[in-house]
Amino acid sequence: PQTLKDRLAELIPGEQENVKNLRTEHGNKKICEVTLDQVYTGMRGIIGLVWEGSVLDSEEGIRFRGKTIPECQQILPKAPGGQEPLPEGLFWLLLTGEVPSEQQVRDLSAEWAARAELPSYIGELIDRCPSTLHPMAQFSLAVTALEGESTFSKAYEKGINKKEYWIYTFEDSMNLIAKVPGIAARIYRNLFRDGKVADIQKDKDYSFNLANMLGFAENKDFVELLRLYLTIHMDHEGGNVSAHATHLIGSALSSPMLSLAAGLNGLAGPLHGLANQEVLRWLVKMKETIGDNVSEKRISDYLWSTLKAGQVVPGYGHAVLRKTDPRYMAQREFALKYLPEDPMFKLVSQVYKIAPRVLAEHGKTKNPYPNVDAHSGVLLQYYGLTESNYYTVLFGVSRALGVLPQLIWDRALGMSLERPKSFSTEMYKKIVKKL
Ligand code: FAM
Repeated sequence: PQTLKDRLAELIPGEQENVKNLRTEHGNKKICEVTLDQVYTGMRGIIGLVWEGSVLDSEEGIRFRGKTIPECQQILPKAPGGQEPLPEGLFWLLLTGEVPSEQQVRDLSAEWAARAELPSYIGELIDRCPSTLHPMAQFSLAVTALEGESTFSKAYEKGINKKEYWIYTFEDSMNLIAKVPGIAARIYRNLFRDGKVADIQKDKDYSFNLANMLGFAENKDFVELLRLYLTIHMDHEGGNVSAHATHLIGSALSSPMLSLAAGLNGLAGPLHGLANQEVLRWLVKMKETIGDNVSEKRISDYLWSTLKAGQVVPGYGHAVLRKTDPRYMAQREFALKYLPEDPMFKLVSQVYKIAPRVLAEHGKTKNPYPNVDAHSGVLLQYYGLTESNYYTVLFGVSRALGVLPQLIWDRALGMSLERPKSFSTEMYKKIVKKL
C-alpha cells in the first residue's frame, strides 16, 4: 500500500493550487473586524490562522477533517481485537484528509517503532534531571535537545530550496513522534519506578508501546484507554496555545524539534494542558475536605470556596467551546463501560451535575461546562497511573501528533513568518479617538 509520504507528495501540489486560486480571487477581502477589547483579552475570536486538519465549533466541538469524535471512533482503524481508534489513523487523516487502510496504519506503527531509538545523550540528559524538576520541563528539555537529530536544520545549513522544506519537516516530525514515547517513559520510570524502560516491540502499535514502556501494558484495558486518550488529545484546531506556539516558532524555520518544545512549554501552563493534573489534585483535595458523604450541597459549597478564593475550577470552561466538550463525553463513555463503580468516576459525574450551575451563577466564565481535562486524570488513576504531575506529559505525547502535521502543511503551503502588529495603549487612544 502507498506510504504516507508518497500520498502527501501527491496531495500537496493540488492544495498549493487551491490556496493560490483562493488568494488570487479573494485575497484582498476583509474577513473579520477586531475590537479594542479583543486586543486586550487574548485575541478571542480574531480569525487569523490556517489549519486544514481540524476546526472547532463552539457548540458542537472538534471536527477532524469534518468528522466528529464519534465518527472517528467508527471509521478509524483499530488494533487487532481492539475497539478504540488508533492515533496512527487520526495522524494520517489530519495530514491527508483521507481515512487510511488497516495495512497503512500497521505500516505507520511499524515505521514509528523502527525510528524510536533514542540517542544516548538524550537518555543521559533525562537521567541527569533532578527528581524535583517537573516532568513537563524534563520533556521539553529532551525534545529541545533532539535538535541534534534535525534533518531540517542540517539541510538548511547546507542550503535547500523552499520546495523541499516540507520533506525535511516530515522526516523530523516522523522521528520526533517515534521518539517522544521513549522520552516520556524514561521520565516516568526515573521518577516513579526503577528507571528501567522496556524495549519497543516492533510488531505492536504506538499506544501499546507507550503503555508497555511505562509499565502498564499487562492490563489490555489500559492500552485501550491510551489508544482513545492519544486520539482525542491530539488536535484542537490551530489557535490553542500548544498548536499556535508550535506553528509560530516553526514560522521562523526553527526545526520541528524546537517548535514542538515551544508547544510543550505552552501545554505546561495550568490554563492549558496542566489542567489535567490540577483537576485530579482538586478532586482529591475536595474529597479530603468534604469526606465520603459527598452531597450535592457539600460539592456546591466546595466549588464556591474555590471561586471565592479567586481560583479557577480546573477542567471547566473553554476559550472557544460553549457546551460540554465532546472529548469529555468520549471519556465518560469509556468510564461507563470499564469503571462504572469507581468512586472517583462517580465524583466526577456528581461534579458535572453541579459545577455548570455554580459557574453560571458565579457569572464570569463564558463556558460553564467541562473540557477534556475534567475527566482524563480519573481514568488514568483507575489503572494505577496516579502520579498527577505526570499527566500533562501524556497530553504532550498526544499533542505532538496533532501539531507536527500543522508544521508539515505550513511548510508545504509556504506559510510566512508570523508577525502581527502591536501598539502601545497611547497609540490605541489616538486610533480610537478618530473612530
Ligand atoms: N473557573 C473559574 N473562573 C473561570 C473559569 C473556571 N473554570 N473559566 C473561566 N473563568 C473566568 C476567567 O478566569 C475570566 O475571569 P477574569 O475576567 O477575572 O480573568 C472569566 O471567567 C472569563 O473567562 P472566559 O472568557 O470564560 O474564559 P477564557 O477564554 O479567558 O479562558 C480557560 C478559558 C480554559 C483558560 C478558562 O476557562 C479556565 O481557566 N479554565 C480552568 C482551567 C482549565 O480547565 N484549562 C484547560 C482548558 C482545556 F481546554 C485545555 O486547554 N486543555
